[in-house]
Amino acid sequence: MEDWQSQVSTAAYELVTARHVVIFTGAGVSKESGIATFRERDGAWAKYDPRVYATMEGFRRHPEQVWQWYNWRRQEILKAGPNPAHRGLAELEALFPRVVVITQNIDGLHQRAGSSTVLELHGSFQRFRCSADCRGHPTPLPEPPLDLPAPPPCPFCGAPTRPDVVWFGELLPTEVWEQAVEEALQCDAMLVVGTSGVVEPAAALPRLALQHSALVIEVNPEPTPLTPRVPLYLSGPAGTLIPALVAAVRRERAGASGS
Ligand code: BJW
Repeated sequence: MEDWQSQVSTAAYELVTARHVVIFTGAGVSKESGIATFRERDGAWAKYDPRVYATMEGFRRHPEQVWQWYNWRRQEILKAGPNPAHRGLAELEALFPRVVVITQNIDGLHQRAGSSTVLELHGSFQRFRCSADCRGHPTPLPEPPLDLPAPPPCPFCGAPTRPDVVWFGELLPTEVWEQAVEEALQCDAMLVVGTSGVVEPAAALPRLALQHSALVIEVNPEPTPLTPRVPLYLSGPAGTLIPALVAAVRRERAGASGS
């Protein structure tokens, strides 16, 4: 048996008794769907300055540039589909009493793969709002067509429409964040998949799980700041390791019912 396979078997053995599983994901889970990550060598921030493309200040100064980047990303996401990692994570719902996905991704691929409870910490590529929040936070606006070269004006106040995503310096949606903290505090196992774990406050969630002795399993081809703190680190692409982990949990279940 290869090293990674025996690590997956160990992870499945530890995981199988959990009742409340949280899956915490980042851009790496969608990489095998063809969607770029942010901080890798070929990631978005290597080409696009996050101070321009991921702050309100950048949007105010360069509304058309930022708008067109989001139009392009919307098209990339619409062309993409869930990969074996998204699908495997969705399958876990049939194997544990409670499974909640907490994602930093805006691409909606967990939902498209069949996950039914998904908390989107950083918003969604499909939602839009008034950049002045003129009728309260958020002031939702209809999804504009993909070919507009500039953000359309809010029909209520004329401020530019913006994507309903969370940029640097902005608060995460309060109710979603509160529920995510609750899930992290109550789960007995957390899978941390495809995130560099450097963006706060999201990165605090695995630490909360560790603090109350939940089993934390990290899946990532590269080590992260979390890696030295987790009991189980599975090194490799999620599209291979997650389906292998799901299969190993099924084997554990079959073994237990057969004995
Ligand atoms: C694979 C793989 C494969 C590859 N399989 N894996 C405390 C300390 C320090 C700083 C702060 C702090 N508190 C707040 C901050 C500031 C800031 C922050 O964290 N900055 C740090 C970066 C330094 N945080 C914020 O500003 C947040 N707001 C906030 O805290 O509000 C309170 C506040 C208000 C006012 C003033 C100050 C504070 C908001 C953060 C918003 C982040 N927004 C973005 C854009 C979202 C919209 C969009 O997508 O367009 O969210 S930035 C970007 O980073 C995006 C992601 O969700 C997020 C996380 O990235 P992720 O998913 O981890 O991707 P990568 O690229 O980093 O990692 C990919 C991983 O995948 C890698 O590890 C690969 O190895 C791996 N991988 N292939 C599995 N096949």
